[in-house]
This record gives sequence, structure tokens and C-alpha cells, in this order.
Amino acid sequence: MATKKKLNIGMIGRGFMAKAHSNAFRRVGNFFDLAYEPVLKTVCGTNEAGTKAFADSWGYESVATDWRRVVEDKNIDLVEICVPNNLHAEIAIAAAEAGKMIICEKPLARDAAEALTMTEAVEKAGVLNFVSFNYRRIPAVTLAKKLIDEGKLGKIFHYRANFLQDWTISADVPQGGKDTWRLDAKTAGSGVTGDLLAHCIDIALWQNGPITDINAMTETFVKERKSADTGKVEPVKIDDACTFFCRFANGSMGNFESTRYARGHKALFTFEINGEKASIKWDLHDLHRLQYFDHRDEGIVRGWRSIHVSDGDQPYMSHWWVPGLQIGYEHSFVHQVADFLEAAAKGENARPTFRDAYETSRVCDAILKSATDGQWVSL
Ligand code: SOE
Repeated sequence: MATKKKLNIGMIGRGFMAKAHSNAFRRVGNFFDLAYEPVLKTVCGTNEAGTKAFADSWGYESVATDWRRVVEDKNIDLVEICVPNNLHAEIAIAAAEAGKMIICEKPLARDAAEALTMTEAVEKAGVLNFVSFNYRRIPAVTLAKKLIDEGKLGKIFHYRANFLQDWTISADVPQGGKDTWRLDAKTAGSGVTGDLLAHCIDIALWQNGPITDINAMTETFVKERKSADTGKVEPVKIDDACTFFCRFANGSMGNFESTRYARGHKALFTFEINGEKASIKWDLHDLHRLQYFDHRDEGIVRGWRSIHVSDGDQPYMSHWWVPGLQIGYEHSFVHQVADFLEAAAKGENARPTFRDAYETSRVCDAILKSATDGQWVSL
């Protein structure tokens, strides 16, 4: 067996996303034949006891409480940024200057200006960079992209996507703090636009090309919340819900909605694309299935097919079990790490890069501007 090159990982953060990424690094080498062997070297968090517990449970060799120690550590090859959005830029820019490879959680930054400074820093330093828009690598979503690229849908007329949740309906949910920073504009940048629609936009730009014009509407249903940081009741500055429609450069029309006020929906991410010859639909709650309708089918059997994306010739599936046995959410992180490491071994970037994610941030900014001004915004 060829010796693999060790790749030492410095994980900044120890929350939900740090778990998803650590799990991916632990499993990837068992399922993908890669030139690199990831080593969970250091995990960093401000609470030492909690970070130590995380290190023990995920197998990190050491613990740090200051991210600067990780970035400066000459033994670290790859810095993983899994902390709230307001910390992304400072860490990423320092990591780029220190010559590290970087994987950053989505959204890249709180707004496009911040995303651009990060993009310029990694490009200037010439370091490999990647943003974790993980849903691209759910096999059914990757298959949808392949069908579009092969021209199976023909000319695209409509692109629609939703991301619906219901966890902030109660006015008692605070803003800020460790668990609810997504409701605090200073930390998150925006509400559902940066957190949820960014996923839909990343996939839409990848599948259907650039967006040229946007018309958006946002709402903040709960106007004041207690701050988990200060204990005071403060105005809420994030968007609780956002609906926008848009034009794509290829002439198709887009229709997007996201909210944290859709009672009954926990993480309902769906998209549907209608083309001249065929249509496709996907739903995160049934993530291994792709719905496909092909108008070229013989009339008497024409109808929506529900493709169970679990066979060896479908994206990523030859790496897993036997045909017919499905995989889930966590595997999208394993796939992105596999693609990142495969490209890194050739000195190349996997997608989406910081520059790709900057384009997503530009769209998010245009959405928020359109909602504020009550006007169309061109990109
Ligand atoms: C918010 O609840 C959240 O965790 C997002 O931050 C993630 O990006 C999304 O995948 C699931 O929902």
C-alpha cells in the first residue's frame, strides 16, 4: 500500500458544524482512496473543559483556546473555520497569510464586502480554499446538476427553491449568545438570507448560472428579543423571512422563499427546475430521491419517476454500500472533504471556492438591498 501524506487539521470551533466536519475527516479515508491521510491534530474553543471533551470524543491530539495559536502552528496544514460568521474573516485572512489551506463554513462572511476581503486574501496568498455548502454533494443533488449539464432538461424556464424552518416563532427565543447567534445581526450578518437562502443560491448558481436581477421582500415578525449577551430587550435586526424572484442570465425565472416561521417545517429545503424537455424536483426530507419527468417518454407511460439515487453508477454511491442502500446528511460532508482532498493532492481547488461563495454573498446583498429599497436590483 502506498504511503499516504499526512494532512494535519486545526479545527476552530466545537459546535454542530465542527462535529459534521470532524466526522467527515474521520470517515473519508475508509471510503475514498486518497493521497492524503487527514490527522485531527488540534481543536480550538474558548471553553477549555468543553474543548477537551470534544477532543476526547472526536480523537483530536491537542486542544487550544486561542485560534491564533492554531493558525501560527507550523504543524497545521489545514485550518477549518466552524465558528459564528463574525469570526470568519479575521481567522481566514490570518490563516491565508500563514499559508494554510482553508475550509470555511457557510456563509463565507456577513456580507459581500467582507467576503471579498477574504477572497482577495486567499488568492493573494495562493492557498487552497473551500466553502462548505454541503448540499451540493448529496448524490441526488449532484445527479440533478449532471442531468442539467447533459442538456436533459433542454432550455430552462423556471427555477424555484424553498428553505423552511420553524424554530424562532416563539418571542421567548433570545438573540445572540452561544446557541442563538444566528438571530443577532452583528454576529450573523443577516437572518434567513445568509443562513438558509445562501444554500439555495449556491446550488442555483451552480446548476443554472448567474442571476442578473432581483426583486425581494423580507419581514421581521418578532421585533424585539432579549439578548443572551446583555440580558436587555433589544430590536431584532435580522430578516425572519425572505421571498424573492429573479432573472437568470440564461433567460429563466427564479422564485425563492425562506422563513423560520413555517410551523411544522424543521429544514425543508426543496428545489424544482422546469425545462423544455424535462423537469426535476428534490426535497431534503427525502434526500436520496430525485423526481424526474421526461416529456420524451412514450405517452402511455409518461409521468414523474422517483429515482432512488443509491446505485453504483450514480454520484458518489460506488464508495458506499451495495446498490439500493441509501446514505444521508452526514455523507455530504464526507463527499466534500473527499473532493477537497482529491483536488488538493493535485494542487487544485475544489468548488465552491471563496470566490464562488463571494458571488453567493453578492446575491444575498442584492436581495437585502431590494427588500430595503422596495425596488429591483441588478447585479
Ligand atoms: C440553521 O438552523 C441551519 O443549521 C443552517 O445554519 C445550516 O446551514 C442548514 O444546513 C440547517 O439549518
